[in-house]
Amino acid sequence: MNQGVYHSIIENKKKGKRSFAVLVDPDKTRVSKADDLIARCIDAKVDYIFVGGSLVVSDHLEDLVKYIKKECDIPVLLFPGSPSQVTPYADALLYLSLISGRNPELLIGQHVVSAPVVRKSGLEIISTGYMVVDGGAPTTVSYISNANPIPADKHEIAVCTAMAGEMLGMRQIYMDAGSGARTPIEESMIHAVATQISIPLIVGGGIREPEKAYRNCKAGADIIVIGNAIEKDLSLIKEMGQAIHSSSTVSVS
Ligand code: 1GP
Repeated sequence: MNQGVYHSIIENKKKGKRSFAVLVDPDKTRVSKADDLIARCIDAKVDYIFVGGSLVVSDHLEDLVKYIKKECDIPVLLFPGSPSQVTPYADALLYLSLISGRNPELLIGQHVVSAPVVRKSGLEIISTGYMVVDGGAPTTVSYISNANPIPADKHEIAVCTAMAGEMLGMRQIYMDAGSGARTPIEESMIHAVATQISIPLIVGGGIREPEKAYRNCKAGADIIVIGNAIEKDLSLIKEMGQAIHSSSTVSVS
């Protein structure tokens, strides 16, 4: 019986399994070109496919989600930069609140406006405390969000923000240096946060090397998200999958 995406995330965390999420940006992935990507995701045992982005200008997000769902069993999670990216054809919605920022629209405003549409979608809703960490240069998310990222060396701010998110009832934390970040989040910050929360921790932004993905897992990340590096070189999917899964404390078949 399918108990839902969040149930699988929790079960994996309990087992010590580290998971790999591939971020698919609809602006960069045409439906007609998705076959190779999907085949490689299946081959690398990718655990989740995230679809969305801070700014999506193309209009085929829904077609892309439908196509991925038709071609594979990997759960598709929407990672929306705005309510216009909500489609009922995915498995779940990362219901993001930008808790690292002080922009009320991204903390609660857009959620209020879009609540009826989100409810009607029937999607599994996974409330997610979204924390943007400075990645060494402005990224789309840092610009579009109109909110300061957490400074990369201020671990205590990251820890307190994640703790507050957990105590507010958020079901997971997503720490993101932003897509294509020059500098990914340091392991020391990941470790500091991971040891102070009990909910799953997702980490992404600027991860280019399998070794970095492995170290992030060892530091306490439960799910590693990779987008840009894979867009540039699809063969990285296999290596990233091996690195992430090999860091699990259980054997992953
Ligand atoms: C961005 O965390 C994701 O929101 C992935 O980042 O595209 O840099 O891998 P990259």
